[in-house]
Amino acid sequence: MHEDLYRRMLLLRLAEEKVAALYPQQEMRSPVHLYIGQEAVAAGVCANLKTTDYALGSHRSHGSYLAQGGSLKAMFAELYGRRDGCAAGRGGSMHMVDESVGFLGTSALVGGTIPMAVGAAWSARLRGTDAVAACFFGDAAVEEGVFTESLNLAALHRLPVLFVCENNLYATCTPLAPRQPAAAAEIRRRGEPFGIPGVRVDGNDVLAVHEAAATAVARARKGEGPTLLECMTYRWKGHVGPDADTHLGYRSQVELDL
Ligand SMILES: Cc1ncc(C[n+]2csc(CCOP(=O)(O)OP(=O)(O)O)c2C)c(N)n1
Ligand SMILES: [Mg+2]
Repeated sequence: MHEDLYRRMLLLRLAEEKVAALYPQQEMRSPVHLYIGQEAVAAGVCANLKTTDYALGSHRSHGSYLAQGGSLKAMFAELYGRRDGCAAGRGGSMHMVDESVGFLGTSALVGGTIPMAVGAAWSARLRGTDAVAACFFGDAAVEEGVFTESLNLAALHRLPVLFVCENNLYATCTPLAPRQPAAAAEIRRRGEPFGIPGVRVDGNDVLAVHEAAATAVARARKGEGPTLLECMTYRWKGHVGPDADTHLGYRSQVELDL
């Protein structure tokens, strides 16, 4: 198991480093939100999923696409806008999809795939399968109304959903703290009004993520309903593009080095 997790994380890191290295050639005509630093989240969660399960991502989802088994070649082709890209070259970085492994898609709309995951889980339930749906989203997505609506519906029908919040402390250049009233700042607790268990894990510890996701997946498969996983992590690159962004002044080099 450890080797499998390591391989997944390494693939994600090497792929992103390649994107970062090639991007300055300006032949990829798609903005890229790199996943470097967050690999343990996608690797730890997706190692618990089968290709008959579902995974969905956000604008920063090269990692979850690859961790779920999405084609590396089709991902790069997509970044170059080629016809053999995973979205036929029409979507670019923020529209990764590979139905053959249950990766249903990603979206440029913050929070956009959260209700889609609920729909996929409901569909699985109606068809009598044991599939679960995992949705990856950032800490800003919990500020979208659709997040709360999705939690409500998933809880009401005890749907097999893993809400995976990748809390990297920032939304573009805005830190988390001033965006949230103190009482709502702990994202894992956002499921409490709906009776959804919330678990906060060290999102940089792949074993911790794997274990927490295993518990959530088992619960979902047994028909016991959704779980909210809050994975504490950190984005190493700038919000978008291959470069560091300390010159923007919203975070310091000292923080980045920690
Ligand atoms: C509905 C919507 N509102 C605003 C934006 C602009 N936007 C793009 S990324 C982003 C911040 C996302 O932050 P977070 O969810 O924490 O994800 P991260 O980039 O940190 O991975 C915003 C506000 C958008 N794409 N969609
Ligand atoms: Mg964020």
